[in-house]
Amino acid sequence: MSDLAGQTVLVTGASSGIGRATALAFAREGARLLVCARREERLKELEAELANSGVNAVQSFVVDVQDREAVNAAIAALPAEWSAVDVLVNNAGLSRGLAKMYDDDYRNWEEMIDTNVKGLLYVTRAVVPGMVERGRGHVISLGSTAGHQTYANGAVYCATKAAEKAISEGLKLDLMGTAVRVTSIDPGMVETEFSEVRFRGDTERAEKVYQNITPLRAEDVADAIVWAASRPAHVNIHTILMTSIDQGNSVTFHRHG
Ligand code: 8X3
Repeated sequence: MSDLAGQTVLVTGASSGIGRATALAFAREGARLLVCARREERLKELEAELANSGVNAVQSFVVDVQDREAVNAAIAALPAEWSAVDVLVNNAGLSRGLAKMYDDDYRNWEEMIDTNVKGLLYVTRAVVPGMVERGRGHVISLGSTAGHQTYANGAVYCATKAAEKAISEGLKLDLMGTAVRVTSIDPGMVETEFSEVRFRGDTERAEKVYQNITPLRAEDVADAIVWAASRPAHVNIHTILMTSIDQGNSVTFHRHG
């Protein structure tokens, strides 16, 4: 057990992929898990799995981070024993479509911006003042290689991840003089539902993304998140930019065979 034992960790978008792996990884460290997502059924399954894994304690709530009022209400309604969040993992995020910006559907943009940028801001705004007040806390947000280098047909998704990078950098500056830490975890290709969501359930197209390539696993990213969170209190890990061995940057891959 590390110093994370007994700490309260809030993970957004916890029902699948990196969020789910992160919740399970913190549970193994003895943390108390507060998990939220849009899909209640999946969340309940995770809650049961966490409970069976011997987690210190677990609580879940359904929320869509795009809905500012719902976020504020859900955080305000947390029972006292869950309201002091020590680690916030801003994981909720998605991509929609892979198309030229000038003829893309504006609804794709709105969903990505509302979730990846505004949702991240809403949750952070609701949680961080308490961290500052208590003199402890850590905000860990999911960025991407896409925030470092823009790729064709991904202008808006890449823009949301560039925004996450700027928000994490700015938040760190705004929190100078407090004990609250800020980290951006920026993975490349990770094999999760990410591409299926991007292509709205077109599994064939999603599978092609990972063809002949070894992507990161959600657990690899969860490891990095737990590592950043478990550094001594005076150490702030700003950014972890990580890819699988087969990825060089946002646009360069080694495909086998
Ligand atoms: C996910 C990485 O390259 O699929 O953020 O956009 S990528």
